[in-house]
Amino acid sequence: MDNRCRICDGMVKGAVDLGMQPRANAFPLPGETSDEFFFRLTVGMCDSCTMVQLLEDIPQEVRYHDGYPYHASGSAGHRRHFEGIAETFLEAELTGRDPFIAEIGSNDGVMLAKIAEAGVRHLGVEPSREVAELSMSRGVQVLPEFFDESTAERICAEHGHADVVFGANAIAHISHLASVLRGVERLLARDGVFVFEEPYLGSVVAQTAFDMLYDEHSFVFSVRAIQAAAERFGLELVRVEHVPLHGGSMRYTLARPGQRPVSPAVHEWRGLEDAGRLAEHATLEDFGRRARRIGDDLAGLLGDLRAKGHRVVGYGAPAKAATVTNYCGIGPDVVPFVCDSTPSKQGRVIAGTHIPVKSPKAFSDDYPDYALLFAWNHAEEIMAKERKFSERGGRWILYVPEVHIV
Ligand code: DWN
Ligand code: ZN
Repeated sequence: MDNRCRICDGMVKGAVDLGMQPRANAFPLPGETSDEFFFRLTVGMCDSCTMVQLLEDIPQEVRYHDGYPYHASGSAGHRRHFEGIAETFLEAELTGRDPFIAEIGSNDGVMLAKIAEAGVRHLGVEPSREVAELSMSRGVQVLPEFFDESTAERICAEHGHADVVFGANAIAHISHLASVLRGVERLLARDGVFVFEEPYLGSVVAQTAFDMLYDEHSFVFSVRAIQAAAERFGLELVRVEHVPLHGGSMRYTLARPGQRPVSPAVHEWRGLEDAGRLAEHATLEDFGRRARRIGDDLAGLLGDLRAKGHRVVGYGAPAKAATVTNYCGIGPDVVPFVCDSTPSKQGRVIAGTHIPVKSPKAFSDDYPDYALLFAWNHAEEIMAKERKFSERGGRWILYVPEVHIV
């Protein structure tokens, strides 16, 4: 299956096929599963600009609806991370007279609430109503819309140019990325910066984190592909920082060409990517083969445990759980429920496989023999919280970077 690149119109050749998948964050009610939406989850790389992207795309209005269930404030680690980013902006970028910051996909205001507290002019652009309202209740100004070139024009007319445009786990979700980059270029002040952090292709590939692929991740960014995209839209990649969130993300800083010095890290990461052949089709195909083996290993382990009469329950209902359960054919017969601390997911089921989502109390009320950790990127926080489970002999099953039990 081939397609045209959303950035440069080059040819995108499919390399990883994870089969028919639902919308990862759909979380239907148990009675709403009869007409679920499925699409073929195939990921490929552009022959020309090397951008890794989904071949088939789902309209954004279907993905980011009013009841979008993911809350970025849902983990203490994430809250600290985003508050730290806000503090850095306040100290290093928002220091002029009456500065202005805009955030694309501001979710529940986890970052902007700190900016609002400091009394700095800001605007979150967030189309999902429930999370937008949550952020408003935290004092954040929100434009409840999708960000694109025309939104940028209007923001600019109303608020003036932005010193900072920020996005976290949002920019790689937007299939009209070309329009976003044109909009950011329009919105940024002369020496403004566009800072965004997204799951990093190098980390996804190195850990065979195939569950990071789902409908919302229209792209998986690399330094090389972002550098090329920035140039195409009149910007320059001036800084990259690897951050631990979501199993390994990269924070990119774009500026107008020549406005900021290019940090040596940009060349270093490019060098690492070239040495690791990250921008090669064969690398993605190999990733797909490893994903198949890990998926088979996991299904095999769960089958063995079940045959021996062990009880396995899922921990966390991240978007990733939809990919892995649908890919491996894990249903409620194998994992009777998952627990998750997000109230808007509880009482619902994982899309496609229909595993019920319950509150963490259901886990601690009757500990299983094994807990399958779907939220593996929060392992430290969750295992610390559920210390008692391990103390009573419970074991954790992880499948990144390989299937293993701890
Ligand atoms: O791009 C996206 C990323 C990067 O974040 C999204 N579109 C949505 C989201 O993906 P995710 O759903 O895979 O994110 P998380 O942060 O891995 O989700 C963790 C899940 O685990 C949440 O539903 C909350 C839950 N959780 C829990 O039940 N107990 C988390 C912690 C820390 C806990 O202690
Ligand atoms: Zn391209």
